Amino acid sequence: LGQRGVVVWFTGLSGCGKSTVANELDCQLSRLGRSTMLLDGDNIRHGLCAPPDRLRTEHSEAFAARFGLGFGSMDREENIRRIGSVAALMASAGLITLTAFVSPYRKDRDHVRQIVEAAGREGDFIEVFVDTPLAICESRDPKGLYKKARAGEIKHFTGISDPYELPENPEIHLPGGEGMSAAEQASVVLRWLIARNV
Ligand code: GGZ
Repeated sequence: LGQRGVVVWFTGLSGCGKSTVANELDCQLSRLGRSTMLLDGDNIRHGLCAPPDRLRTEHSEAFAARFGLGFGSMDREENIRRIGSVAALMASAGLITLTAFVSPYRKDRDHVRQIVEAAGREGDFIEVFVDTPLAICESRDPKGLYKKARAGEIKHFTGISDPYELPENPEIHLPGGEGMSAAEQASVVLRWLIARNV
């Protein structure tokens, strides 16, 4: 493996397994001695892009409403833009930057591709579609969010009451669900990176 910093952008429905595969890939890359950074909902939605109800305790209501991000299309656009900008910076520092966000809108993912390639070079943005059928994601439902979305308790829930725009030309298409383990899926991505001298 070389030393090139890139952004490996996992996209897919809630519960599709993207965080698990990204974590697994993170471990595999670290074992090979590469420096990596993993960005996912746990470190971003709770910090950089905290939702309004979280900011409200520390800041004024107006501040929270202006800078906290929810799940409407404009909020998701801004969430993805901030993450993309941070990921581009990390990749410029030579890190293999792994991100795991639903990122349901094609134009937002394409915008990140532009940001990353402008900061580095063409090919630095690697889109990985974790293609797990909705029925499987919904049957997993580890946080009970699908159940709430079906009951109308969560608005704008991707796959239920909000769109997921399928990636048209992802660099890597990982069929999800039964069949392949997360470790095997991560290995597919790892082999892809090695073959391209990342
Ligand atoms: C989709 C939601 C929503 C709505 C809360 N729609 O399985 P999870 O819980 O851990 O992953 C989902 C996560 C999505 O946040 P992202 O930052 O990845 O979204 S985006 O890229 O679209 O900005 C889910 C939870 O937050 N969640 N409400 N309405 N997922």
